Amino acid sequence: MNVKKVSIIGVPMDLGQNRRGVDMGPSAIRYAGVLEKLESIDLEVEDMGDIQIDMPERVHSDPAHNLRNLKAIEQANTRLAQLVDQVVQEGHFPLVLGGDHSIAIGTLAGVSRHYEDLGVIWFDAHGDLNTADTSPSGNIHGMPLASSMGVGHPALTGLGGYGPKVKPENLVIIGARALDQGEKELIRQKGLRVYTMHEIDRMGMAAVMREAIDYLKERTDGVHLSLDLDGVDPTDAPGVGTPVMGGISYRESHLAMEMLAESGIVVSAEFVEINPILDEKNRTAKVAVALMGSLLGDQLK
Ligand code: 5AB
Ligand code: MN
Ligand code: MN
Ligand code: MN
Repeated sequence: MNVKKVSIIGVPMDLGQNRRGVDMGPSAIRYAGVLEKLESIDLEVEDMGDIQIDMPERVHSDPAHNLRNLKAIEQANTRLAQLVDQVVQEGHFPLVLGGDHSIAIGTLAGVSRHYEDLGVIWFDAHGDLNTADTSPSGNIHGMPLASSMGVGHPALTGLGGYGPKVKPENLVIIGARALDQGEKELIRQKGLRVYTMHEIDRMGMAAVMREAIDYLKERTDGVHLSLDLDGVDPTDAPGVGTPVMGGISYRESHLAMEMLAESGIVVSAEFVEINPILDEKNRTAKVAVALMGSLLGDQLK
């Protein structure tokens, strides 16, 4: 990987869902030693601190149908997009710390304008492919991938003044095991490439990653990794708001990161959905930091 300098951006966002605690994710990740980890692999790191996010208590309920906190999420993501844009412009690697997964809308808005054909790896138990029309919850953390693909409310699909951010064919979902009916229909309609747990069981993680990397390498000019910690099995990553049994193991997750490091295709990343209140002694944040290390070349040195 050709990373010169890593710029860390914390996004203490919890407005995209309705369990408290995920706003503490950036602190938990810092406490788990992200700076030390990245410096130990000889990377230059700058911590840009946290973006200002409004507290749920101060956010007025949003009139938009089935889109909880839409306005506040749009505003925060617009700021995040500007910051990420600036980091990419400086030639640094943006490492965004969540926060709930609604922040991917802002990260992708900041990264994608720098690439003609951005690829995305969506590592997650969920598809995050809902819209207000299909969402069972109204929670925007279940919508960022649809939004970034151009499907959903214009405040989200057009965030940053343009869209879509990613073409359906430039996208790979890994680890899915809890897809809603509307998401399955969108996957079929757009022909999305999804490696569910079934494919991971059958093919093994190495073959899945080999295929995914070859596929993206051929058609994209850079790949964003969006890693939701609930993609990892809850026995290894218990501190998440929407755990789903039968996930990717700790070692399989590392293998995936190591293969991405080797491939050199990743240009930006975010690690989201850690909820320290639901965690056991900050284990999930420690897993995240270890995975960040592998993604950024820990095993190559
Ligand atoms: B996460 C669900 N599909 O839309 C919904 O954690 C869960 O960012 C979304 O992947 C989970 O509410 C969102 C039922
Ligand atoms: Mn610089
Ligand atoms: Mn998820
Ligand atoms: Mn997610």
